[in-house]
Amino acid sequence: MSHNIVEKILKSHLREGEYVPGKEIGIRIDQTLTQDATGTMAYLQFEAMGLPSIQTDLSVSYVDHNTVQVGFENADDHRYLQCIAAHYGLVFSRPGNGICHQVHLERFGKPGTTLLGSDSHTTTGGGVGQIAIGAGGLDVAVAMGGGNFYLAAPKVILVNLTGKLGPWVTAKDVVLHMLSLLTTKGNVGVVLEYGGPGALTLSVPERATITNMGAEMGVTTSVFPSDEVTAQFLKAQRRGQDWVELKADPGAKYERVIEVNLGTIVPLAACPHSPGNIKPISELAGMKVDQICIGSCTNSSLKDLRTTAAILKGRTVHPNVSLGIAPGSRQVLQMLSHEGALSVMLDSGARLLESACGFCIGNHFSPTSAGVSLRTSNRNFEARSGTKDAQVYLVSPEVAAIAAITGKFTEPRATDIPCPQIEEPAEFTIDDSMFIFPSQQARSTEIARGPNIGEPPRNEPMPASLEGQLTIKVGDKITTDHIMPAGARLKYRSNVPTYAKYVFENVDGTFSSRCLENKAKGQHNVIVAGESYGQGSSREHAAMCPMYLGVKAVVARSFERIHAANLVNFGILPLLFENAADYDRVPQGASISVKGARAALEAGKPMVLDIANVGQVTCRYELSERQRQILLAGGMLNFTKK
Ligand code: MIC
Ligand code: SF4
Repeated sequence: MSHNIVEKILKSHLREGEYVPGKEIGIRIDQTLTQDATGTMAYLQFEAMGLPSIQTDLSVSYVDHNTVQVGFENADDHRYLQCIAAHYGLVFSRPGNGICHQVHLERFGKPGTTLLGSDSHTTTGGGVGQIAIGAGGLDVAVAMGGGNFYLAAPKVILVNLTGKLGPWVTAKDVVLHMLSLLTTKGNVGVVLEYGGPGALTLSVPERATITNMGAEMGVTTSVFPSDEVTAQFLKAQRRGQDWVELKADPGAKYERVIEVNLGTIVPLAACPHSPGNIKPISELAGMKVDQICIGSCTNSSLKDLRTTAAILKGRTVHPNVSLGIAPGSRQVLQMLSHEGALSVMLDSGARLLESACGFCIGNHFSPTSAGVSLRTSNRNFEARSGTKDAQVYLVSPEVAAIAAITGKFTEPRATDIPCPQIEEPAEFTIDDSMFIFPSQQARSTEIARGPNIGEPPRNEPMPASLEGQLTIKVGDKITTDHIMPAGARLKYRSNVPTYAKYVFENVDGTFSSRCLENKAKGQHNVIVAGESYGQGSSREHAAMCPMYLGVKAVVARSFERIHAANLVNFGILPLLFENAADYDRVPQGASISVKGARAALEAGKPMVLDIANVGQVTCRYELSERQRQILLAGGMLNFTKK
């Protein structure tokens, strides 16, 4: 029987269920990754589940998100993570070693394997032929302990690439083009498999830029074949032994095929405030820019930054522009430094930022009020940059570097700057000294916890009935950045009672206190939402903190995959309006009663919500038997204990 690449990898990792698209399957996970912002909670939960040791082939704990270290909190988190790694036998990637996805691609990603990461852009690994999936920290903790990862067997779409990118057109433009086709919603349960002759013209880092931003479409993951391009990349990383060939069988079946001729793509930008709001650069040309940020896990590879240096060479950053450059990894930074490209950038007036997430997560380098910021990252959600009214555009490093010089949006093909011809190196500089490998450490390490590191909160079992309030009503495409802001608040990730004060901070600053008032009166809180609730980040705090505030259900028109799974893990019901038009009928603040909620869930029956002055609203849910049991137990921690 003919198989596509996705089926080949998933079927060889299948442990539970039958591979029927849409049905839940349990798979074996070979590798896991965490980053510090989601990692502390993942390991606190790993400890709380009493799992003895890690069971994966490789688990890496990266520190890349919270490296600003204002106050003691971040540093305490880093120390906790290092102790945990030593204790349980994980690889620890020290702060300064780079952004998890870029570093993992360089040093560990292996074709044909599965990778689960507590970060939505874990999908970057698809560039090297891995099935790499983002999930909540609790799911990653379970997988580290040897448990299955559960997902809906995906529908696979083939993206058949033909032709070749023209001058100044990049992998970023390919994925922005894909976003213009697929948009940021409606793609739950889909995997994109890239193939066709055009794939051979793209390097592994370029492929990784494309699979990285699959996260913005809400697909489960995206994957490229493992071919001679992959073999060459692994060889250059001195990992030739990790290569295996991976290609679809002749006659492999797909849900559908999307044809993309690389030669017809033009330089593009994602405009404020969604990665799906795509326009050609030619339409934006002339618009003044205030800030440029080059880096993030999407576009911080050696080639991206060598290209940037080639454009900046002998030129000076425009007086009205602040240009920040964050190399994606220490390997990239070292190579740029050794070959002189770093000096070229600094000579141009660029500001060197740490090899970390930094600007991308709004942790620093926020733009001016209403400022226009061009970024090579993957998300331009409102307020994510740290400046609520900033206008953030997502572009290629090429477009960003040219705008840094001209001070305005500039169509690169209309300039007289020669298009840099940058090849992938035959050999990367290999220096793994900023990893701490488990063999170097004693397993009995005592685990240091600072005062900001709390206990992971637990929920109560699903009550017999829900009685309370529709505490907030929000619209479509609410991201987990809206629910649980990061940036300056990131340092509370290990402290749920404090972090919970900021739930919906930028949407409705009174939400948290209103929830706590209801909770104190023994009332439940319910969130009402439109389509595609929970886009973006995998942060499970967007479920954990509402749980702490007494939220029992979210009623939405539709949910995004990772967030829906996180809600279940924390015992919050993800309910869907049976009749989508009911969304318009239900007002914020109304009293709500769901008599027999628990019994309905036990029986797998729809839930009937009694809403004051509205009447009855019927809701359904798309949950497996396993997920219903988790919800009845009040979340995954209680369920596992049972
Ligand atoms: C993001 O890009 O939004 C993050 C920060 O990397 C998140 C993880 C987090 O919130 O810690 C993600 O993509 O999952
Ligand atoms: Fe870090 Fe930004 Fe990538 Fe998230 S998207 S992992 S914050 S660089």
